[in-house]
Amino acid sequence: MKSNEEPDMPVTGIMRVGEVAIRVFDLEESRQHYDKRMGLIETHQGDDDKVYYKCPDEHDLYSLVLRKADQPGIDYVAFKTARDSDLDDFAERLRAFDIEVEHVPANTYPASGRRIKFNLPSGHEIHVYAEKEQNGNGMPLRNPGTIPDEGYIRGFRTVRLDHCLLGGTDIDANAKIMMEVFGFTMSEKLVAHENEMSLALFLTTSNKPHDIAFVLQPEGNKFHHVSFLLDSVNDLYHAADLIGKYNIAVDVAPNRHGVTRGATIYFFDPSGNRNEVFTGGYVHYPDTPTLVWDTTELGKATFSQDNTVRPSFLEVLT
Ligand code: M3P
Ligand code: FE
Repeated sequence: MKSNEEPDMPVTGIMRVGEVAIRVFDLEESRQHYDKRMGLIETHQGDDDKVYYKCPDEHDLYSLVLRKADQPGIDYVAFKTARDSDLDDFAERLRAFDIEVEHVPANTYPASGRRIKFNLPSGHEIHVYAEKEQNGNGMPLRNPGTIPDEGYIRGFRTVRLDHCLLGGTDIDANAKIMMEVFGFTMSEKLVAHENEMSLALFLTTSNKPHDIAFVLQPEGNKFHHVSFLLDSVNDLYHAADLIGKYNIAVDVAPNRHGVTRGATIYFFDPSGNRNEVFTGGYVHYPDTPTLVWDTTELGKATFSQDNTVRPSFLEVLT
């Protein structure tokens, strides 16, 4: 299933968010948004009201799944782990947390090896898999060059899927599982200054400032945003120009997060799901201390170029 050899990297366990599945009202208007505007690549349409997309610099066959539904929001987040045997180790450790684990046979999800599937205390469905068919990033594996033949010219010039932010209750319990079962580390957290209550927790399993984050919400299983990497602030501005040109609904125009230090834009897909494009941010190492923000600096933690708290950003979820 891999177009290369076994990964021989120092990473063990979870490598990245490999797949996010979200619900949309209409597949055709979503195609216009994600493919034509954002520049993701449609890889195939299932016979089950699902369309599959990847970003231009990803090797795996797909990373975004859109499912036609009556309500927007998130179906699941799937992490890719380095080796098949990790799945049994994770399942064992999840059982120690009294979490029910479902074993899903290979090819239940297209071009995917077997998966384990479970729900976090916040209600979000999580998958882990080790194998997915690869079809390359448009460049050869030997003497690849630096850009594909046609260049990264489409739409927002998205590079790859980066992270997502989920909203729910009991985010401390979520974080404990991600850390103790899957080996994530906490890069940053935002707490209430009065009582240290966790409001947002940022977790990484890589050199990225975060792979997944959780924000406290009164209701479980909510979706805040899915985020795609861009190469540069120039590309971020290019995306902002296209967002304006095509009248895409903006939540937050170009700014920089205090948390993660990424330069960012937030906008909505035609179904009201929030998307982010971002670039920059620091390199995280496993021994980087956890950075803590508190609500005395909420504006700066979220948007550090105008230090302004934005209620829509904190309250609008799907
Ligand atoms: C990000 C990011 C909050 C900040 C979120 C930050 C909820 O999503 O990409 O850095 O305060
Ligand atoms: Fe983000």
